[in-house]
Amino acid sequence: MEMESTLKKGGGETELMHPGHVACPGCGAAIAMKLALKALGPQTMVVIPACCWGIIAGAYPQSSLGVPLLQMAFAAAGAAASGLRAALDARGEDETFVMAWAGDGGTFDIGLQSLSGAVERNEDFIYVCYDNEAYMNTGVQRSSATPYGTRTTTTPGEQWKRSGKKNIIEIMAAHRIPYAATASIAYPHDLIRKFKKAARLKGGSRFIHLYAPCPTGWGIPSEVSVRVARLAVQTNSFPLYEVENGLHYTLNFKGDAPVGDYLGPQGRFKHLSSQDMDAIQKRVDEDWEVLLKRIDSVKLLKQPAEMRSYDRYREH
Ligand SMILES: Cc1ncc(C[n+]2csc(CCOP(=O)(O)OP(=O)(O)O)c2C)c(N)n1
Ligand code: SF4
Repeated sequence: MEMESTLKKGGGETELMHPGHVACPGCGAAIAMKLALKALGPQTMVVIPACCWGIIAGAYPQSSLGVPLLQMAFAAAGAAASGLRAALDARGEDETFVMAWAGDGGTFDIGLQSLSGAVERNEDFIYVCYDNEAYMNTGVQRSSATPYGTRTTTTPGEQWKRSGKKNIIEIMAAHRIPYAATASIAYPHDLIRKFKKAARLKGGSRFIHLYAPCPTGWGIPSEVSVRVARLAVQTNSFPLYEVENGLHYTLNFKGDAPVGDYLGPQGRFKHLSSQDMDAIQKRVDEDWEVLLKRIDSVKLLKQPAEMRSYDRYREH
């Protein structure tokens, strides 16, 4: 109850996602949208490519959203959001936010070209990838966001995904966009703060990678959806951090729980042996070290001594 009132205070009083949507119970993507719109407010237009959210919103002319919504082809969220922005600008409606809202399949895979094109142009929009780590709407097929070790319907039998999760934040940061951040439904205050920050940085591309469990695809009861999302952060499997202008990193949380705490309760990892779990822990630890090194390397860049040696290098 206290949490609810704080969220209202932090995120605005207007409720822009209505009951009666058709998400499965405990759907992280539904919770994610509710929080995102709380942060951005009614002056928002949403672009959604093919994904679960295309269904969750409801069939036209009904909608579970209290803001305008443009449904788009699977590969085209980045392009459609660019076009919508241009149309609004042409009408002088520069106070309206454009928010692209796509799944991991529509972002990491099929929409990546359109997204990269748009952020390379530094289009003025907020692009959100709600990541449930597979193509859920069409039956839990693996995507390039599916992590190592996951069983999906495209890896049947005893087979499971043997390659790792694509690092979408680093891909976005490499475009040197004003803001790229991870967020999770399990940390709603952090999530709302990041959306508000993205809103303030109006004028360029802002990208939010939003962790959103799918009870249906992950083999978890609907009521533990948020707890599992929290464990992803607490085990460093999904670190919370921000990257400004492609260089300036801020770490928001440091986890210390064993990765088994996160994988154990999920049906999609039930086949893993203790050796497999160890291999995943090693991978998570390595990725965490790489992230910390990136943060440190930026600090190094900022040191005056580094600058001096660079100047000396230029003199010769
Ligand atoms: C070009 C094209 N290929 C395939 C589809 C079928 N399709 C619709 S939604 C979807 C899965 C979307 O996955 P994701 O983007 O991860 O979102 P989620 O369903 O998990 O919410 C697919 C394959 C389509 N609509 N268009
Ligand atoms: S299948 Fe998963 S992502 Fe899709 S509505 Fe259900 S819980 Fe949400």
